[in-house]
Amino acid sequence: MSDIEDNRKVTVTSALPYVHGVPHLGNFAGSVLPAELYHRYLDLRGVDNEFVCGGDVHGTPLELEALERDENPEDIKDEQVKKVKEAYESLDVDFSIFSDTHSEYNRRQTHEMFEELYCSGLIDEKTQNMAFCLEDERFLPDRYIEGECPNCEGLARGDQCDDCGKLVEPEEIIDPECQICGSREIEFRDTKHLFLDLGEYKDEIREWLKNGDRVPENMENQILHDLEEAEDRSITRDQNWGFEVPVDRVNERIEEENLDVESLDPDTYEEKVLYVWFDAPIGYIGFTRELFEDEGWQEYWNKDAETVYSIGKDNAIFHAVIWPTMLLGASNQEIEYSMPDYEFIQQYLMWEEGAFSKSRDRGVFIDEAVNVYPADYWRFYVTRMLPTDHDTNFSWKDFEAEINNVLNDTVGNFVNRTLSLSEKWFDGEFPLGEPREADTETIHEAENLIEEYRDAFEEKRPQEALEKALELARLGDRYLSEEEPWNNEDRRAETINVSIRIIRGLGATLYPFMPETSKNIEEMLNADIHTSEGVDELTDPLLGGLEPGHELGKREILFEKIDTSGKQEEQENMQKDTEHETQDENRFNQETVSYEQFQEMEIRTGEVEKVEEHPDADRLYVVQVDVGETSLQTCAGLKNHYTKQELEGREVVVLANLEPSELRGKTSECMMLAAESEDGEKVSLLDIEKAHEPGDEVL
Ligand code: B3M
Ligand code: ZN
Repeated sequence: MSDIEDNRKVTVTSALPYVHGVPHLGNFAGSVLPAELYHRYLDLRGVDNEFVCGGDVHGTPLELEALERDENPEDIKDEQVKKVKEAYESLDVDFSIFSDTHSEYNRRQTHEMFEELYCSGLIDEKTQNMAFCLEDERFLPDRYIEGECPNCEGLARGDQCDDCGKLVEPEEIIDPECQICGSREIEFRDTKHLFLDLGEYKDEIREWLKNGDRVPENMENQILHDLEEAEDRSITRDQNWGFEVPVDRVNERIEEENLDVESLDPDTYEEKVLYVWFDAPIGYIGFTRELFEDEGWQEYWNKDAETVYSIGKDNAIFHAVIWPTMLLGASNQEIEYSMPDYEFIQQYLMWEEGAFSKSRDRGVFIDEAVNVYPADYWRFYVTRMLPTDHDTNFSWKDFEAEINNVLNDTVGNFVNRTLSLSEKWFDGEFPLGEPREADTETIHEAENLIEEYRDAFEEKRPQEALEKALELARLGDRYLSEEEPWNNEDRRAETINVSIRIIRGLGATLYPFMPETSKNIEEMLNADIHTSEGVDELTDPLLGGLEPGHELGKREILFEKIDTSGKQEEQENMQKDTEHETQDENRFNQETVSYEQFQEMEIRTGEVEKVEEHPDADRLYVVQVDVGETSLQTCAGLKNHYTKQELEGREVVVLANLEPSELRGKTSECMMLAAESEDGEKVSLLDIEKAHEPGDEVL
């Protein structure tokens, strides 16, 4: 069943992760995993392909972190990139390269594409009214300001709202705050910027979208809508961290070729950098150049190459509208860039009904995950839960059931049964017998399943492909039970022969999902399953050179059953602990407190002025409390207990001289006193019987 064209070249990419901390399983499901599966599938089929990825290091998060640590973004990026890379590699993700967007290769590619776009008249200068911090005397692009979203009242960070996901104009943000110094002394000033023209290629992009399955069906309408609505996008920023605008080379070319475009004003643009979303997708090409050290990379990016992407739904507009515009606009005589062949666009994998959160308090992070269970278990489960067309939920119970009932009871059990019988009766050799109808029929069914597996992958449905592999195991298991070789000595040889062939097929088809398991099967059969030498392992999936009489390898147990009952509890407790960091852990302190010690505490009445959601902690509010002379901020774990409206304007009792501490990036400098039940389910703020002015002492 092979139909590989030898010159097929495929580039597989996954959205470039921002680098802050270790990614969680939600990140894995959202972008990396589908690309990884498809890449390994292509490897299995012997198709020439590269899986390129790297850290998305420009932009505000890293610059802000560097500012906080008083360091250069450039100096701290490597450690962050390494963390992300190692996390994914611990899940056996097989990147051909994992670089970062600040690499020299990417700089070159970015400047080349910018030059081409600019000189083709696709980039225009416009004046923009941007936030400017009077304290820091600088512009505050993107995530340098935060405030209330004009659409949903959620938290708008710079150009996008975290809550409703909509893009927002910074001017529309309500009550913006500078993220460098915390000041609200912000005014809007005019500044010149460069804009990418998104009108020019709308027809081509519409055509491209409609001519073939480019994106999952459920995303198509939204993208078409985004395309129609798309307005020109600014691609420069007033900040230091990022790639410089290649003013000189552009101006030289304009002059040399006497082009009909304005030259770039050096004074204006030497102060600015290119926008992170401009050079990030270019990273896909930049990294490929890096991988090939600039030789022959074009084969993976020209119009004959196939390019496959995997991204989360919030990145759709960038990849299906803006990036295609850039590819079309930057194509020239030297290279006509390949338009995306397919974009896997995922919904979200949720953590027990809520969002996974980077701040480490919600969800399973990759380092923790691989610490407790093998990478293959996670790869398997997350593939089963892949949020292909709707959000899905991670749950420990579910995870346990999948590993125990599906992996162990179906796959592991069948493999183990077969191989132990062959040890017993055939001395660990691959037997040959006289095939009967049931045998040939089973082989036939197995071949069909493998064909369906291949089709599912070709149609970019990896989850369905996994299901086909599992069906193969079920088929084998059923067949073995029905044939009862233990009661039918005369057919033993053939039954074991067919069963071992199915195991071989399983080893091959499971390879993209569970490479370690596939390797174990390979060793147990003592036969190559995946050689990555341009061989299509699905050509002869059930035999692949296995000859009767072949000596099998040592039998091992493939999987173990797991018990996750403690995990969920552990996770919940961990969350509670971190949320109550500033509170005393002991519910009932045995030690006594002196009156002097008690007097050191300034407990006062207060009034809640303002309540916001903590950007990085799902259970916390950031609350401003008026305590008379001043107003204090606290991070309170009240989100599950009070609405914002219930809190705003409420009288509370406050420990006002609490030593300030940081709770995930937000200062907490006082504490609102509350009663809490032992299980943490019930939380009530202390009430004051008669109305008091804020600041009255509580004795
Ligand atoms: N770093 C955004 C994200 O993870 C981004 C993707 C870039 S892909 C070129 O949501
Ligand atoms: Zn400021």
